[in-house]
Amino acid sequence: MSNLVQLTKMDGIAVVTIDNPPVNALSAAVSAGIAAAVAQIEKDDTIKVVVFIGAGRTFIAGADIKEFGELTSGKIICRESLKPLLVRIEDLRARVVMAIHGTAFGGGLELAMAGHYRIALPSAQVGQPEVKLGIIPGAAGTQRLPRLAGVAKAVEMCAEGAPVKAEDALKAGILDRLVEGDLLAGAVAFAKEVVAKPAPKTRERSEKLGTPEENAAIFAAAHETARKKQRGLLAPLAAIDAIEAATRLSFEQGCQKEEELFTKCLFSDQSKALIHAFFGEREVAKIPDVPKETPTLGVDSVGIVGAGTMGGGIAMVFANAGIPVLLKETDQAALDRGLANIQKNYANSVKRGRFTQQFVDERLKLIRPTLEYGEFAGVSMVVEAVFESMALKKEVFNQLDRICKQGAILATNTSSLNIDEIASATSRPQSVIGTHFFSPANVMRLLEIVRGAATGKEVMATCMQLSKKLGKVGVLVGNCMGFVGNRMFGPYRREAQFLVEEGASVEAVDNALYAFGMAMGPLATGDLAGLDVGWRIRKEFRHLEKPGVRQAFIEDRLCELGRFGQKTGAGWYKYDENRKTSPDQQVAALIRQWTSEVGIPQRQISAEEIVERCIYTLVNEGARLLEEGIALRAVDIDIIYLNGYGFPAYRGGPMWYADTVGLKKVCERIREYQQRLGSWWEPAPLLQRLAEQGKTFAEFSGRQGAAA
Ligand code: T1G
Ligand code: NAD
Repeated sequence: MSNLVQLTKMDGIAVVTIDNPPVNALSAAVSAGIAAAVAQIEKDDTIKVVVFIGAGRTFIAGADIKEFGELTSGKIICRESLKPLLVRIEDLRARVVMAIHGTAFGGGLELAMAGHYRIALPSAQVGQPEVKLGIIPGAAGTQRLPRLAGVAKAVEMCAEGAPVKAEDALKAGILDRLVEGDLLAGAVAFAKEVVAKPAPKTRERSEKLGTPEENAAIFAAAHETARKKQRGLLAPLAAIDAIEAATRLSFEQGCQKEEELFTKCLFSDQSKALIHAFFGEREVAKIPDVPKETPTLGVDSVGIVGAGTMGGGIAMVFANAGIPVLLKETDQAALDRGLANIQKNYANSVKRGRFTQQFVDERLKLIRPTLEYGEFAGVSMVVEAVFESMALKKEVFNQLDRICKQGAILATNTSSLNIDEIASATSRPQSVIGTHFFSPANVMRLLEIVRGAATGKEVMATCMQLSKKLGKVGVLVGNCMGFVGNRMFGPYRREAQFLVEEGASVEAVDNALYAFGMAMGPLATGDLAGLDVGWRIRKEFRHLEKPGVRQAFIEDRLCELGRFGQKTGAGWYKYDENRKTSPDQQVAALIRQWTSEVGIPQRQISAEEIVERCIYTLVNEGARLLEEGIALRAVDIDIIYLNGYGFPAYRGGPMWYADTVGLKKVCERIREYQQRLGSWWEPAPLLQRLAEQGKTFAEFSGRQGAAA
């Protein structure tokens, strides 16, 4: 028996333990181990009941995703389907009890459903999250789940991929019982109860498969929801089709349909991109020069300076994680405004069912407003979120330096300013760091953590660890103007403005990027964040603009007219009182007037050119950031754009997307734009080198690795 799967026997009960840390992934070796155990059980008539259980912190969290890469890259030619093994388990004479703790996800739940009974600890979760990897269940999950939980529940679980708590899984008929305390003991006790009971085979059940009429409505609604909520994704639609097959075909035929759809998804670019994103979120947590064992500082209280758009959202993030918050403003009116915003946002979350009222009441108690710095003396961390002005931020940090206890982390939420200059206003630059949240801070998952030249390793390690506790994806970046995200976003939005100046309509530019998969077009995004934020930054850095290099001018002109976007009811678009957007003919007229005044020839511009120019601008600036070491790896840039800028996950991020297109082609197109448009299109040296060497950004292991 392999050490990945152990078979033990005690008074007629066999226990099959899967032990493949950290998450008992169902690798080929584990499947082989289970097959060996099943073979033994099939031969041993003394075994009346079998308990399957996972060692360590969880049941099986799914198939080994790492092995998919080997399959789709052709390293291994075929995949040993799990399906026949699950039928053998289902056909065992002995009663089969699946004992679940932690997570039974993907292939883990599919294995569990092949058992005759399933029990779990109340803290367990089950789910079919495969769509998040751009695939569908591939071990008969789309065939057994509707038979156990009904068609609607199966569609919801397989098309959306969200985990289901044990309590709800019990109600849905997926689990037979919840047990408290020692799971194995509970399983053995349960096993003794069912030894003489029937062995219900999930694949033979049909009572929950509904009627064609009922199901037609379910599938139609599910397709509609998937097209809206998971725009551009293939897998959710494939998962619905596989379950639809389960309601029409025999189990075996349904499994064949599932296999077809699974294989199509697995070999799709979407799945490769989403698996890149899955592992990318784990890789960005690894900082080469900040080893895992770096000591961290406790963050058991936080002070937040500024209760505006960001300060209020950041206060909610810490309170939601159970960390007491001191929230400071300049005056009572500003404080009341900030608190009112927080209460309004929480009320919306309750209305949308995201939080219970009780949860919100407890969180609000954790947020204490103040006008004094006095109590900041006791906090273990401060996050500053005042106006984007260097002078003001240095003044605030100078005060914090005098008040806060030694060892307290002094963080700034600046979206563009120099961390080292802010730190120079203190006597402890080693405690200063950038924690760049994204608006709305209580919703956006990204936390760009900016290291200064003197920032201490324990401060960086603490913030990386804290990001996980705050439910964020923390990405560590170097210090430069706009850091990684905004430094790329600036040129991206500038290129969008150039396209408008050359004749593309505002809507055409935004619709092209929206169709590409961006959550929102670049111009509408400006209206959302406030055009004045960028205007203030451009004015602050006007002195850095290179003479003779083309600068976008329309957004500055709009701001001079007080058109700051949603917050003023007009920007690139106009907005009604519910912030509903509509094209603004006045803006179109102003653009024609301004562009003819400066003599810019107008022309028809294709959606393809719009997308190429905007996305390749991101890629080119990303390559510079990689070469400078501001971004550690290409995947860091991808994770930043997937979680902070609405880049479509099924395209993997700007750098992964460029690798998918091929750097040779990307570089050639950029050179053509350089010829046609101007010097700002000069290809980044790293991009040129990798293109010449036929390499990818994924292979470039960062400046510290300096492979290329
Ligand atoms: N395969 C390979 N490695 C995995 C893995 C998996 N399924 N799940 C996690 N890991 C690695 C992960 O990369 C990390 O590695 C370490 O384990 C800890 O994970 C046939 C086809 C279970 C909720 O999609 O959602 O089954 O960085 O940091 O936060 O139909 O991992 O330490 O080197 O995430 O506690 C479906 C994926 C597969 C679940 C735990 N299953 N995993 O979260 O730890 S497809 C999934 C998770 C499938 C079948 C189909 C989470 C978790 P490293 P972690 P965590
Ligand atoms: P905001 O104008 O909405 O809020 C700033 C708040 O700071 C105001 O309420 C103001 O009264 C308060 N303030 C000013 N001086 C203060 C002081 N000395 N003590 C206490 N409070 C003071 O601005 P915002 O959009 O929340 O931006 C705050 C910071 O976050 C800026 O650095 C900005 O660049 C950054 N940021 C903004 C966004 C965004 O989308 N708005 C996103 C990421 C980062």
